[in-house]
Amino acid sequence: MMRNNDNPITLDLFADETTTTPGQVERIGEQSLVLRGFALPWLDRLLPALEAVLQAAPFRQMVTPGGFTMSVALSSCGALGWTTDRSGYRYTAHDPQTGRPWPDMPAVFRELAQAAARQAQFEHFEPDSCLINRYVPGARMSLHQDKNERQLTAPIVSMSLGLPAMFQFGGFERSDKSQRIPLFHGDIVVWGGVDRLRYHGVLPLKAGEHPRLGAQRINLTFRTAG
Ligand code: MD3
Ligand code: FE
Repeated sequence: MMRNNDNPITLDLFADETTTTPGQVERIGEQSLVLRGFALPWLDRLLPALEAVLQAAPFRQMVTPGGFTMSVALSSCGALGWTTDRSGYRYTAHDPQTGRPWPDMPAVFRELAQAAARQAQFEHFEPDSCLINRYVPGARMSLHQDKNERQLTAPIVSMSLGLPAMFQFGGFERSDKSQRIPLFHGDIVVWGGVDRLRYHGVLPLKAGEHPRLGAQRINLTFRTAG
């Protein structure tokens, strides 16, 4: 269903309810908002900066403490990067693959994350970590909580690029019912306060070809980790 005449985006992949309009804001939790298309006007600056980060710290698939290789490939920029291996999940100042510090967080990344946080009434967001997740068709992220960050009061800002994905937003226990929220190219989600410890995940990515990013979804997640 179309809400106005302003550049609607429809994907038959998700049937009816999936027309979104840039500028639309949806509340999905007490302190969580989806800002549809918020990143679109920034992408001519953002995508070249993303390419430069990925040159310095390429995507790689990591192993979980349980010994499984993640289907999602990761990289990071900023002072701290999230990593996992057989010994656990943690934030590190260095890329374990190169031994070098993670690439600096590009100014355009920080500015966009802060602009989005402001829209959700988080005025002083200072992200020190940007996790970059790449999903190819079939890749998924099973329901989990993020609790390795020291400041659980800071919000998390996530930006979706490329192919659409179905995000699952659950409750405070794994078995709680979850909502399904489709996320499209250019959408930003801001999660804060009471919603910070909710279980969440991403259903297996469906095959497709995005005009700008090809057969993948890239998600940037900004956090205050240290
Ligand atoms: C909601 N990434 O990297 S966006 C993750 O699309 C992760 O790649 C997903 O879950 C993705 O940990 C989801 C970001 C996100 C991050 C933390 C959250 C959503 C969250 C914490 C609480 C609630
Ligand atoms: Fe997460």
